Amino acid sequence: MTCLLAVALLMSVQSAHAEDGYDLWLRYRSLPATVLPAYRALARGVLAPAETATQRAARDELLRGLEGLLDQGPERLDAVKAGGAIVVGTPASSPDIATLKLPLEGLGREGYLIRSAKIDGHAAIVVAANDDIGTLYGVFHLLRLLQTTQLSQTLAVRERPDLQLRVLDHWDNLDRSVERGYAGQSLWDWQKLPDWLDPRYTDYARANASIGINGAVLNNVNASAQSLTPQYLAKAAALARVMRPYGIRIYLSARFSAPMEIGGLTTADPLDPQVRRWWRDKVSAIYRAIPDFGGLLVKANSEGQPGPQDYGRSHADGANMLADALAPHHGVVMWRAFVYAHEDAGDRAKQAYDEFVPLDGEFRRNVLLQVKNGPIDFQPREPFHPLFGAMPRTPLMMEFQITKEYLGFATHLVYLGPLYQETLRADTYAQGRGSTVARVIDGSLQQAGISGMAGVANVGSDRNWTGSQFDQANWYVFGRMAWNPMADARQVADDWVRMTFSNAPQVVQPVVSMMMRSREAAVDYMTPLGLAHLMGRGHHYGPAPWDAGSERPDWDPVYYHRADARGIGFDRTASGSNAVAQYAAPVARRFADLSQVPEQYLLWFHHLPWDYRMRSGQTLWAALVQRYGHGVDEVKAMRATWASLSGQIDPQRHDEVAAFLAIQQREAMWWRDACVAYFQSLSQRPLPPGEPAPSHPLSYYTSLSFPFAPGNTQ
Ligand code: GCW
Repeated sequence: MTCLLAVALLMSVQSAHAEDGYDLWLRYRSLPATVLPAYRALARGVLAPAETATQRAARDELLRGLEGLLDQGPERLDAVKAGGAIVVGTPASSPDIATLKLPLEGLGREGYLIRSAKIDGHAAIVVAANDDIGTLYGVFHLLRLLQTTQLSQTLAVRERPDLQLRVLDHWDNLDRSVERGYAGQSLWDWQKLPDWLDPRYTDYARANASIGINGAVLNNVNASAQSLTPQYLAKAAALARVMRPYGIRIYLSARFSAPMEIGGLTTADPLDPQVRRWWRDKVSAIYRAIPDFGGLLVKANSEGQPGPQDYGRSHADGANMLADALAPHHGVVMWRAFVYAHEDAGDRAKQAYDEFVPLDGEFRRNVLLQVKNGPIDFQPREPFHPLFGAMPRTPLMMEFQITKEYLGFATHLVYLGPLYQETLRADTYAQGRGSTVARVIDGSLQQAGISGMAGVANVGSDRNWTGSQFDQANWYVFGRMAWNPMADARQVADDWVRMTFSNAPQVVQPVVSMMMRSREAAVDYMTPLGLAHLMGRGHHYGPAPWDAGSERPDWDPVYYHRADARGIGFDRTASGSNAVAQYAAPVARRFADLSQVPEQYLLWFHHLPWDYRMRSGQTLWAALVQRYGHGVDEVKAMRATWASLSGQIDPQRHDEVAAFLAIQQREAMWWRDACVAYFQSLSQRPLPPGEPAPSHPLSYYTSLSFPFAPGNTQ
């Protein structure tokens, strides 16, 4: 009796733990009865080498996945004896795969094939690659086919990544705080490293490998030089050892003034021979500790960070110095283009372009310029950054933000797939029609030796990794789009929902559709019609469109919306800052022309009177208020959809999401009310019929303060 009770208790504890989100999209719960018998026949056992760490990772993942999904222990085969074997390997690691003579050329190290094949007359599924890491990626893909119930008797998958560096940038500090992090402390327990290796490190690596991420920058771009000291390099090396089998390379953010701070030099001038020697020696020391170290990420001369301009040198001088130190070890420099100068009173949206375009062609071959998706700063919506397409002789690397600094932190359900897709598919017209941003970064439009995409990570030590269940989808879609920048956001959401929640159509369809609408909803309740940067100062939590008078004008919302009694919007046409001129002519014409500019960028490029007639016939004022309200309505609809799924999703995650949606609805209303109240105080126009008055007077909203809002570590 006691024993039974104990078992029952254990089971309930296990299942409670089991659905807290820790397992991400790798839950491997039993598949629906409708597919089980067929899948059990197709995937009876595993024949996979386990000599190397990566081979073991692939085999173990496959066994673990099959055991859970098929609800029975798979066989570990030593030969293909009957139908239903999954044969994994490279021509070197598997005689069966060598015999099959599969067309593996052109797949590189990381690509793979998944095929239905006959081996010794028996039906088998083959996962083959040129290198172990390719087989690991292939195994994860095969598991995804099972998880999403797409396994069939005729498999013909051929995959290789379009981008070489698929990297998470952690803005994690050495004290474990995370800049713009909303998922608890940093995953990296620096104090206990290198001796204690938290098992989470391995699960982190598994999750990344499952979506093809092959790099992690461990520390914040607002970097501490300490991370380059022997003490911290030993800790980074321990993390590198955990991640190596999963194909993940470690990178570090470098503080440009490190030679002074930890090297005892009096300068960090990139042309100074002593400084150059210091970096060469430092980089050699890093490679002694981490032989497959990926390289350095640098934020220089931006927001107070030191950089080459402190010595009258250019960004190219700074990047090239580090590139020269890294080149003998095959490391890269990811040099960030996120710069805007203190002194420059001009349009902030223009500064990165003005600074970097003249340097095109001046960077070493192992330098990538890392460019944010838009010209300001990860706003809910921005047009694509004008640097894309404007530097044909420099590899440009995309930088997306996965953590939702400007999109409601961890509690708002905002699926970023549509945002990423919108940018990647935007046409720069750099070399005529079809010059998409995706083709700029994958190097097909220009000769680029290296290509890559970085995502500012949203993971932390919270049990569910990302601070909310749905933010896991943003990590997931980032990886999928870094592998294939033309991946379809809806398709990826569909896969994610099936793996994360359920394959039941009555769950998949409504959840995918709410995810697909969620980003537009956030744009509407925060910054509709091309507005941007209306959030609270410093922490960036909640609305503060009235904010003015900070130490730099371009940190203030009023700088961005420029609203007054007459109208609203930032004139970036020839009559204003002329930022449009930084785009290729067809794009510039479209953005500058009021009859052509997409409504979603209207106030980004134009300053217009409140009574301006929209294409719908509404006034701008009415349209603005209506969009705010529409955003709130969308959140209400998401909440209702989610509520209707109660009983179809495990209670723990269902409850958490429901509670977060309630927060989102309240905060969406807050955004709407505060912005409408403020803009009305300027426009002096009545609210359009049917639009409710804000719940409080403007003074209430302006009085709110949030000194401890998370993520504000500066
Ligand atoms: O978005 C802004 C953030 C800063 C960040 C900076 C950057 C790491 O508010 O917190 O600093 O961008 O990208 O460098």
